[in-house]
Amino acid sequence: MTQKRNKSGWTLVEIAIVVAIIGVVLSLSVPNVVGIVNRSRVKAAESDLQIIAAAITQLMRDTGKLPGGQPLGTPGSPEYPINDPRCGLATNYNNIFGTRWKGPYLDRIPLDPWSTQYWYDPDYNGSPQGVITVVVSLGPNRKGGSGVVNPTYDNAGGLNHEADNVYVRILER
Ligand SMILES: [Ca+2]
Ligand SMILES: [Ca+2]
Repeated sequence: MTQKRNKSGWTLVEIAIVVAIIGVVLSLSVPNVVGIVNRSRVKAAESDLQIIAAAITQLMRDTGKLPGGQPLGTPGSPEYPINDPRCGLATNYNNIFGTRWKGPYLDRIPLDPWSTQYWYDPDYNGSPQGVITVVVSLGPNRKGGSGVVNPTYDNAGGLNHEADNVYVRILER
């Protein structure tokens, strides 16, 4: 038995098979593309965070102070978005870092791949390591841990660990 062919020479069965194959390919590749984009954004954030962490480490070594101007080892120091002038990465705001400030420590203050400020957090809680000092991207959800972080100069509180955050630890030394 021969099947009836249309003008282009394809049988309905052949067309159905091609459509099914296209559907399978799309259903496999769309989540993969989303996954690749997310992974590349996480990589980009990690790369930025390494640079920012190195800048803050140098600021600490030069001045003996944390972002915000508190002496090293001060518990309860505030969190700051890294574009806050009190972070000390671009300017010696109100001379809070004293004469040992040798910045600027960053040529430009980048946003994270989700267009949100990176944050400095001296009491980043809930990570697998416990309470640590970090620079952190709030990740795809643009929120930090237990609360929405206010992306302005004043810490709105609640910046803690959650699974979608990307962070790099800073050691005081
Ligand atoms: Ca915190
Ligand atoms: Ca988050």
